[in-house]
Amino acid sequence: MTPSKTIYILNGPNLNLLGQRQPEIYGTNTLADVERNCAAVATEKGFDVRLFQSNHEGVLIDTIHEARQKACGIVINAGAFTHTSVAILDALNTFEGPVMECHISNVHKREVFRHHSYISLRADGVLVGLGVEGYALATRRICSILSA
Ligand code: CA2
Repeated sequence: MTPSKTIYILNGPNLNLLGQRQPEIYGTNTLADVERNCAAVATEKGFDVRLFQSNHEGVLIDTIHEARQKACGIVINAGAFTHTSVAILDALNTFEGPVMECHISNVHKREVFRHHSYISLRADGVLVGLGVEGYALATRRICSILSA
């Protein structure tokens, strides 16, 4: 089987509302903009991206399982599941490629319950508070890890 050149960009609960609500925290870009930005970076380096969003923990876990066969790397913003989900951490631990954790807002400047991340126990890098630019930077980092 030819090795995958596809990077999965996974998004958790409420991120479907990106660009429509709370622009003071999350900005005005939408997930479609995120996908376009990540695709531009990936294409330049010979990779491609697929963006997913779900409000359901089990669906995110199923998508991570799918990534085991179909993706070479994962950028994940698990939303609020970041702070609660051992199950998503367990799923990520079954994935062999690079994993970048991304948060649009600076979670460390926010409520204390946002300061802990289960995902960070698996992530190879964490991008926090860089707005939606963090996704493209995370994509770039995965491309450089895999091209090294
Ligand atoms: O800063 C981030 O990217 C977060 O992962 C976003 C999560 C939050 O629970 C994390 O602590 C930090 C919330 C996502 C909500 O997304 C929305 C986007 C636009 C409008 C409303 C919600």
